[in-house]
Amino acid sequence: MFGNMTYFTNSPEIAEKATLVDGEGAVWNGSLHASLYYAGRYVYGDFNRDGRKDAAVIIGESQGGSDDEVELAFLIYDGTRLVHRQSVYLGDSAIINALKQRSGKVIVDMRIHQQGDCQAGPTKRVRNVYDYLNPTADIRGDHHISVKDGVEEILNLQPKGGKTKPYQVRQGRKVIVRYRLGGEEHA
Ligand SMILES: [Ca+2]
Repeated sequence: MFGNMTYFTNSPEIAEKATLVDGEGAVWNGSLHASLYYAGRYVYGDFNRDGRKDAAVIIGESQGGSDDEVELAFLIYDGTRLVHRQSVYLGDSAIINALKQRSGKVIVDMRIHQQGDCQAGPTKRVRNVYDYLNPTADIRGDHHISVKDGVEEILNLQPKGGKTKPYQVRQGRKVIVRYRLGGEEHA
């Protein structure tokens, strides 16, 4: 079903929507090209909290030979059918381990690129929480915690070179507890 739906692209320059057939589709506006595919992962939940079941699916998108952008697409039930209303960029070539919903939010367990990775192999494991109703809020999860105001200097779990030293992890945990920054799940 999700492989035969209509999705909009992540590019503001490509206004056309792509209707996938058997999981794949492409749009072309005369100068720009986007290929989309359904990555075979979905989860149901009431993401706009109106009491009716919606879906969130993983789609991949590539534009003109660039890396695959992996996106979380929110499909909202409008009373008749599921309609693609919002996409959230997850990462280039992100590898999805698991997709769950809890309390109307989507939890994505995945591996994303970090500095030093080869192009093909993302190695940083994160578990992020995505909220359809609050897409601009800080993404809560072990990767994005450091963006919270005022804690930035203390908490830097992604130092240059891609390795986190044990003391940084301990320091980070303290900060998380103190500021109650933890998401609904963390590793
Ligand atoms: Ca709903």
